[in-house]
Amino acid sequence: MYKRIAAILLSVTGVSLCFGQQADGCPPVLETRDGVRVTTIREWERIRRPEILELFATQMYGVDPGTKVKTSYRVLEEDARALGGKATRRQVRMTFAANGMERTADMLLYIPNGVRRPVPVIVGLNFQGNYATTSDPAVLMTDRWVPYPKGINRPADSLRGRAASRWPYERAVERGYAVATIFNGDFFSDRREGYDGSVLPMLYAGSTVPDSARMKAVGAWAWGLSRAVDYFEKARELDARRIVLLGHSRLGKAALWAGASDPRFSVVVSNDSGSTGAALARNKRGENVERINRNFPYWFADNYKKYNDNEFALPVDQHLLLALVAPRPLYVGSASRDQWADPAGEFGAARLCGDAYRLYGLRPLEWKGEGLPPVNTPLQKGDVAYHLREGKHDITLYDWERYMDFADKYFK
Ligand code: GTR
Repeated sequence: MYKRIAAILLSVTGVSLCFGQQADGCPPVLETRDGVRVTTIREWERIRRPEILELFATQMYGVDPGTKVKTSYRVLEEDARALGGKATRRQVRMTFAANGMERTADMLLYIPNGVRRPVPVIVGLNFQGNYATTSDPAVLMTDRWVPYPKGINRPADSLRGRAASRWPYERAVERGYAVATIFNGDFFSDRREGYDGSVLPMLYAGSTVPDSARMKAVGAWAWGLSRAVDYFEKARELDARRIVLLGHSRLGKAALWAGASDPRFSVVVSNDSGSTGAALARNKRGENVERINRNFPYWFADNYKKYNDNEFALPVDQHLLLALVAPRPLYVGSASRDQWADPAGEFGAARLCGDAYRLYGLRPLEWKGEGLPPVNTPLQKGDVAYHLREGKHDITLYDWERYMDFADKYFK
């Protein structure tokens, strides 16, 4: 009762105590819903972690029905002289078959040449098609619906490389990383009509998962990220024990969910993932649950709509999503002019997830100052890292360099 009144007061005043080191109002990391304290790794892994995972699945991202999918790979194109000879470019078509249906997704890879293999790999989905991530003319165009040009929604040669600043392939390759990307639309086209062509009808055929708890776009994207790992495990040049998962914004939400649910990702990076990504819902700044569900009703499980204007009823908050990544290294990046994604809420969650890391004897995010750290001052000493890049909602070379600095600590 007391808790409920406090919650109402907090939501009315719009003040949240979730961040800082006080977790008032936010569900604790190391206590089950029944109020049982968790004090060992074993209890965390056997009791609390599965409880949190299940809540995120049923209430937010949707339950993966665990359908057995038959996957095959076909190299569509490969060239060892890409990026001026620095890399091998490979484009692989993955074909998924289940329940009499088939879907495909095309992965673009740049693999560094002239270095000892297997190499670590950075993987992330892209928003506009692989061809938009680079001006490399050999990158195949998708024939699916794409968000640009608006109203036309067909890839256009003039849009090649439109998102290239977000994919510094050459720099990553120079630093010894392979990079892999797949168009998010290969798994679920980012629009209201996306369901039918997505992987979900294939995955849910005959499934008993209730409609209200089923995955939609973000769940399908996360599923797709795990399929990329399946490929890395087969590719000799790539080191499947050194995978950096990275996602920006809505694809950062998908990356966090994939990283939380699939332990094969070695390092997980959220860039400006905001609401229903790294930002605490209870902080109620920027985009809130009601807004995101209204604007993007096809992103999350229907159950999530129960929390519209009702954040304090959530049995979880986003620091618990981050805690699921432990003991693997985690990096949360925000941008100073990205208030919609709520940098303070992202920072707060990154701090609050620290209890899970402490349990493993690892270092949480440390910050003794008031409020947020200054811009362009990465906090990377611990196993949970954070930076507030100066500038707008985007993923830039600055962000990539910091994420690679962090991954280097573990990989080199
Ligand atoms: C916005 C949305 C955010 C974020 C962003 C993006 O429209 O409100 O949650 O996902 O798009 O993906 O860039």
